[in-house]
Amino acid sequence: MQLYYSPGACSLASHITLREAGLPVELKKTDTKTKKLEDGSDYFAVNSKGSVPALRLDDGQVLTEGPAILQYLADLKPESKLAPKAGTLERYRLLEWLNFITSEVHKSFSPLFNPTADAKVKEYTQQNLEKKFDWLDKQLAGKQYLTGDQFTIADAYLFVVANWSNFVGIELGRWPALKAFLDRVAARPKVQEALAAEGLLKKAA
Ligand SMILES: N[C@@H](CCC(=O)N[C@@H](CS)C(=O)NCC(=O)O)C(=O)O
Repeated sequence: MQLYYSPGACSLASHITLREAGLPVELKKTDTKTKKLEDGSDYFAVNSKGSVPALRLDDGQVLTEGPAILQYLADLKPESKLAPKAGTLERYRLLEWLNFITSEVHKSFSPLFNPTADAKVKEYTQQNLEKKFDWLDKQLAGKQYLTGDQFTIADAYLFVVANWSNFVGIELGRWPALKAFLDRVAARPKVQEALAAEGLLKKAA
C-alpha cells in the first residue's frame, strides 16, 4: 500500500494507524498547496479532491477520506484492536467518536490556518473549538483513551488534530485531561516512529 500524506496533516492519523497495526507501507509525500508529489507529478491524478490522506491499495484502487481509511486499516489487522469488530455497539461508539472528531474538531481548525480568514471568523472559530475542548476534557478525565483503556484509531485522529492547537496559539494547558491524553499518545513508540518519519521531531541539541 502507499499512503499519500503531508507532514503533520490529518494524514498522520493514517500513518500512525499503519505503524500501530504493523502494516507495511510506502509513504508518498504530497504538497497539498501545489498538489504535486515529490517527483513533480500531479496529485489530482491520485485524488481528484486534492486532499490527503489517500491510500493506494495493492490492487491499484485509491481510498480517500481519513475516517474510511482508518477503519479499513484497522480492519486489516483486527488483532491490533485499533477498532472494535464491525456490527458491535462498540464499533458504533467508535464511529460516534470519528464523526465528532472529523466534523466538530478537524474541520473547525480550517479558518485558523487560512491567512485570508477575517479576524472575527477566527475569533468565533477559536471560541467554538475551546467549547469542544471543554467537553473533550470532561470525557477524558480518568481515562487512558477515548473509549477506555484500549488505544484506537479515534485516539490517533484526535491526537493529530488537537495538536494543531500548538500552531494556532491555543494553549492546551487549560485542559489537563486532554493535555495528558495527548502526551500519553505522543509517548507511544509507534507514534514517535511516525512523527520521526514525517520529520516532526525536534532534533536533540
Ligand atoms: N474530508 C477529508 C479532508 C481531508 C483534509 O482536510 N485534508 C487536508 C489536510 S489535514 C488537506 O489535504 N488540505 C488541502 C486541500 O484540501 O486542498 C478527510 O477527512 O480525509
